[in-house]
Amino acid sequence: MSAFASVTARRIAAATLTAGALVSVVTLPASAADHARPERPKVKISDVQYNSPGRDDHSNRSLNREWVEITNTTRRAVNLDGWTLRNEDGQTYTFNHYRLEGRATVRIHAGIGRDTDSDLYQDRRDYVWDNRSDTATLRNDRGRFIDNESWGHHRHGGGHGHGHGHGHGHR
Ligand SMILES: [Ca+2]
Ligand SMILES: [Ca+2]
Repeated sequence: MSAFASVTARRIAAATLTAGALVSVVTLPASAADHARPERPKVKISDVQYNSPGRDDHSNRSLNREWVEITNTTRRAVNLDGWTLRNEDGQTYTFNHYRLEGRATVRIHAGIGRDTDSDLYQDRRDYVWDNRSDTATLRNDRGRFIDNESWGHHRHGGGHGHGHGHGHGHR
């Protein structure tokens, strides 16, 4: 009885080892490719509300309902000091001593307000994101491209979706 159990245990152990070896062989190229791949983006533009809800009456309340959200997709905090967020006209917001915690999202409003951990304010007196078509571009403190988000650019005579754009649209 105990001899049988022992043999069974050994067989299971052998099978597990074999399976483990197979898994190693299969996953090795994939993990090698992971290391070769360029670093995945840590921070991205996760949402844009380019058309403030309701009539654009230029009130501060309306300006602040126009915003861009930026998300840190990693677990580690990222220091955004000196990073920039700009529109196609070149109007630029520069982050000032702001640290985005891991897995956190910050909303950058167009209007005037008091900055908090979750909400930053560009302190503008006018809208910054074009309702019809524009591109929000995020760059780090060294000017390196991080992410962008385009909307309203007509391509192939077609859609006007809210999607991820790559590169600059034409006006
Ligand atoms: Ca707008
Ligand atoms: Ca509106």
